[in-house]
Amino acid sequence: MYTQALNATADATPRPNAKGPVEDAALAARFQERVDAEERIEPNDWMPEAYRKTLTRQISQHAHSEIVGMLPEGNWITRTPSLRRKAALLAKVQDECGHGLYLYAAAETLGTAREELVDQLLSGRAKYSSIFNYPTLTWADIGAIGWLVDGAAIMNQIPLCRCSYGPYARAMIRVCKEESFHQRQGYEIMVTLARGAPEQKAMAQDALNRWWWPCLMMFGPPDGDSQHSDTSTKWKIKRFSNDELRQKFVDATVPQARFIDLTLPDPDLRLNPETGHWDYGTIDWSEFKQVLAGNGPCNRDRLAARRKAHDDGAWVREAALAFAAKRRARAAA
Ligand code: BYC
Repeated sequence: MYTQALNATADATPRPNAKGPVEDAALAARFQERVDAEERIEPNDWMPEAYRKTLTRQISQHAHSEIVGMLPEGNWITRTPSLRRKAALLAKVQDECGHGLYLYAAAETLGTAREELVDQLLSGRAKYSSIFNYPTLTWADIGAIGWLVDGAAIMNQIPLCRCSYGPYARAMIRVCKEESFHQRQGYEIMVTLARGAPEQKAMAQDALNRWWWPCLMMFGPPDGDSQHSDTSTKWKIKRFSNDELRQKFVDATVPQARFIDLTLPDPDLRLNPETGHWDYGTIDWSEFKQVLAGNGPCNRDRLAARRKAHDDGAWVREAALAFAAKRRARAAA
């Protein structure tokens, strides 16, 4: 939908950079000056093809993550312990859907249609966040997701509100406000369980044990292995490196765990008096690679659920198109 508003060529793919190497170099220099001056890049502005490509990749992966991210929590909507919890969880899952839609719209402004982006997800060509390939085994997992997964998401996404690309940055402002409510509702579930019966506290601890390490992986590979960080930092898409954000998350979360008397499952965790940061143990990057390769505990289920939802929704898309065509015909008559 948003691709229609662009200065696109006949094949609907904007190619504003096909001007020859000399002119492109001048345009690239001007583009970098604008980025360095903290100006926002907007959809019809000139941009290097590699900038367009990496943003389309990141924003669409982010959108897919929000959409797939509805599945682990959606699994508990029918089994919440109270009506209040059900209302909050329903609202949260709907928010994630909304985030996915803002993000698909932002990605479309770069010239790739939403149908193509969704097709990349359903055909397994596009990534989504590794974290959503883990199962939600108990109610405490819903608390752990809100507290830790949304907590990690906020840490990663607050800097994205200052991303150089205008539509992404603006989408992130609203997303972050909603993520903050999500984080609090998750932490409140954990507070309640941790202060409840011994069985409830054990359930909270078990969820923390299972979600902690995968949450640290959400920030992406260590800086030395990150393929896109250098260019994304130069273009002010990324403001902090993967390891910097991971460290900020650990530093913020340790006191929260202590406050509710839960133990982070890392025997090497200790405050480093020289740096003032919490040192943490070695992350199992082989697990991360396995999950990205499609071999996590739930990868197959997640994609199967999204494919089924897409197929089941075909009639809605057909009806919407038929309705739009009818309205256009009426307006023309
Ligand atoms: N999972 O060069 P790197 C949410 C990939 S939504 C899977 O460091 P980059 C929420 C990476 O894509 C959470 N793949 O990449 C929703 C790249 O592969 P490709 C999602 C990962 O882009 C509902 C390769 O590894 N958040 O929180 O510079 C409910 C090398 O990495 C992951 C976003 O998407 C991963 N964890 O940095 C609750 C935020 N990490 O593309 C919560 C926006 C890395 O070359 N995205 N990869 O095939 C970002 O900030 C960045 O894309 C990342 C990675 C920090 C994730």
